[in-house]
Amino acid sequence: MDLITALEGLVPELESGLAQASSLEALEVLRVDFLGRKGRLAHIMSALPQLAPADRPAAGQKANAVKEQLSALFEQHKSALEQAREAEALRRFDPTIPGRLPWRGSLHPDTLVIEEICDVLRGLGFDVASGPEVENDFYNFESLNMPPEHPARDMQDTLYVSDKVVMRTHTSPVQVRTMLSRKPPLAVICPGKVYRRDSDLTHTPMFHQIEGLMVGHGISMAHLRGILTAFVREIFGSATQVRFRPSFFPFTEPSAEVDISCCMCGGKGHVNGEPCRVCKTTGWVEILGCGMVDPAVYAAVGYPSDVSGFAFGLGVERVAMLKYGIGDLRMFFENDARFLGQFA
Ligand code: 2NL
Repeated sequence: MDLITALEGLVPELESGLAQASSLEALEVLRVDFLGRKGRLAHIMSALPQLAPADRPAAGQKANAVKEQLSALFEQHKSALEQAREAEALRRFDPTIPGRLPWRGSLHPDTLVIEEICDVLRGLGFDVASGPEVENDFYNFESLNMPPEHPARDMQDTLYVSDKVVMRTHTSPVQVRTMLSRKPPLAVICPGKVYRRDSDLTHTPMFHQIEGLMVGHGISMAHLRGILTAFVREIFGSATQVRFRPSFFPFTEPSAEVDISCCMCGGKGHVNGEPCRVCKTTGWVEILGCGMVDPAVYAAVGYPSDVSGFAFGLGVERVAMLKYGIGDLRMFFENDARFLGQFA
């Protein structure tokens, strides 16, 4: 067979090969077979030296023309396959599948309770104040009727920074600072972190407290009862019963602790026949401590002796546990997203 005929035969051979090649991968195998360094075209042309010198230019030109033709056929087939591949990808794409939503954060239950309590007390006329968490002995103890060696200092296991500097054990120092910078009448609440040297199932070294203080002329225990009853009913519902029990704090006299009817069992002591785990069948849960500010506190901040007023303090985690039915204090400090996400 002469060389020219062999070259011409390559075109129909490739055409029938292409008809079988249904993927880009198969096409590449075919391209190497025809146009590769050891392919069919190269094999035919290896016979060129055996041709008579006069016939060589015509054979060379033919080889170039066939090579162009073969390349054009490959390119055509390649772009057809690429288009088909793209059309298939589009056909598989489902634009109706919902997108993945970005993660949304949520507020910590402590934050939720602080915001809610502050909103209610703002509505009752209180300002919201904050202050340092590292405090001088004077603001945390001395001004609050707890002189050095006072047994009340043993009630709180304090975290000492130095001899005269402590991590505040309550938010009362913020109220002391408020009294030192403002004249009565005033009403202020102080939410924030407080610290105690205490750590077990029901105590953490840091927790949150809200304290309130109202000082003026003629402020009585009746105002204390009225404000706290209204406040507690806003937070726990209007059916909540309130009772005041006598108690003791160094900075108030008289002092009381406030119980509310148990929000778990509605004050009945039992939930469908079972003893209530929240109030331990008593029907009451302690919610806050309060009292009439001791005159010694007014003296410490330089207030005249004819002012009167009340103060109260409550634990934020305790309120959150009751409101949201959280059974374990440690949940508040583990930052487990499965817990925190439930308050979204
Ligand atoms: C409790 C009890 C209480 C106060 C806090 C207070 C603040 C000033 C003056 C007088 Cl500046 N009192 N605060 C008074 C009574 C009770 O907290 O059981 N807290 C968790």
